[in-house]
Amino acid sequence: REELMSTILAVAQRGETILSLAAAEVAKSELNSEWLNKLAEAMHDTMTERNGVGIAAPQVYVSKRVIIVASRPNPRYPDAPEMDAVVMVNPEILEKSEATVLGEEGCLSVPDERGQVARAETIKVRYLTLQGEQVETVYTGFPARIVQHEVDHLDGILFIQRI
Ligand code: K1U
Ligand code: ZN
Repeated sequence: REELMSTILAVAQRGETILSLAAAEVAKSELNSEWLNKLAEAMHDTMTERNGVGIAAPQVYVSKRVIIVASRPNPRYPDAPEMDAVVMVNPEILEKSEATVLGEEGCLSVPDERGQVARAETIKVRYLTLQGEQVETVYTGFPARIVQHEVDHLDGILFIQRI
């Protein structure tokens, strides 16, 4: 059954403690649970409402290792791939290319600020799905940038600290 309503959560803003904490791993017992599905859905609704291409649970005041990555073409990255939103539980960046690229970033928690951030061009990431299946994928370009920005949120780091 599909939900009729969307759940829009408040987004923590720069300076709030939750954004500087290392988030906790999602426990095995939380996988495949209604709670985790609802969290992901509310994060997705909030990201969409705010026109974001990503979001991390600490941004909605949940200090757990859950992110969403949802690349799409935009004025800054017209060639970015359009991807279905990917929910990543306990994501780990296993490998980073030595090559870095500078690119513009914004943040739902840092309104009205954009900046150029150097990020690895290509990464290999391992994560669990909401159901607890393990996935390993390689991302390059804008999606790789979003993953690195969101994993930073899980480690209490904002993009403005990388400028
Ligand atoms: O995590 C967030 O705060 C969301 C953030 C994700 C992000 C954007 C750009 C680079 C890395 C990570 C945003 O969605 S900001 C808004 C946005 O859509 C955007 C901003 C700058 C360039 C391209 C898109
Ligand atoms: Zn952000």
